[in-house]
Amino acid sequence: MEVKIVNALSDLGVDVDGTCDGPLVISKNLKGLNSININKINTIKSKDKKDLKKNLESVNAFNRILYDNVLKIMKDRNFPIIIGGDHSVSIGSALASQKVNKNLGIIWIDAHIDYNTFETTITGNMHGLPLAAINGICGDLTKFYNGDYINPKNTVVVGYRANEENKEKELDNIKKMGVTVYTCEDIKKYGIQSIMNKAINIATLNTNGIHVSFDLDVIDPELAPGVSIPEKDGINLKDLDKIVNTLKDNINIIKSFDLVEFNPRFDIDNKTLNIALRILNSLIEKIKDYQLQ
Ligand SMILES: [Mn+2]
Repeated sequence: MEVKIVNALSDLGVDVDGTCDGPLVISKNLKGLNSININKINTIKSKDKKDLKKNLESVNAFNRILYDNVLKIMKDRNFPIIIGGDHSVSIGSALASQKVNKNLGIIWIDAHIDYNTFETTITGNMHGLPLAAINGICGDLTKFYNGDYINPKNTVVVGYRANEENKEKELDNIKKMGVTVYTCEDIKKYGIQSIMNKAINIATLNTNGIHVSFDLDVIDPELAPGVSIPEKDGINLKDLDKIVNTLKDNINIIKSFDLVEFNPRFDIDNKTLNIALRILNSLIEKIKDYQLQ
């Protein structure tokens, strides 16, 4: 088993430009690892405010290629790390992992729940729908896929705190599906370690492993400003270390990993880049140790 880096060069899922430049900035700093690039095909990007399915076809086309590549990596028994890119790329990566591993849980570490549907989105930005799509309720975003979706009962969000206009509808969607959501308030109240332990328990209950999707905007924007949609009052570096250590302690059950939403245009003094590298280097080292055992 080897670690394979996939650069998912997309900003098609959000009307803010720049996340397509994030993956290469990160991966060129990852020493000794080869990576493959998934590029946008259609470069004419819709940012029309009235368009509530912005770039749907090109997001689908992108995810189809990403899905095929991640599927191949996993069939060859390697460990895929997908570097985004906006969060819509996780539809391709998580569903590829689900296809190979059959019964997968997912931990979505993010300031947002990403649980809009075509009925509830008010921005039409597809990076606001991926977790709903992965649970199987946004068919138009998963046309490339035929297989079972990830069970909402094994789906957990950690770090939610967003305050969008249509928040109630999105929360309604996620509650109806039975996904567990841990907010930043919960983290303050119970501590990140207890929340992460619960998240691991839920995601692994009767599953064959988990996919972890890490959105850098979960971190406080003072510490990690290089994201497209910052949300104040995010997690601190101490809690981040505990999250990463929990993932390392559970490396035997983690099948695939995404790190998304790095936007170098908004980074200050490489703060976000350095955090991204710290997370990845730490996990990669652990995966290498694990495979030697
Ligand atoms: Mn996200």
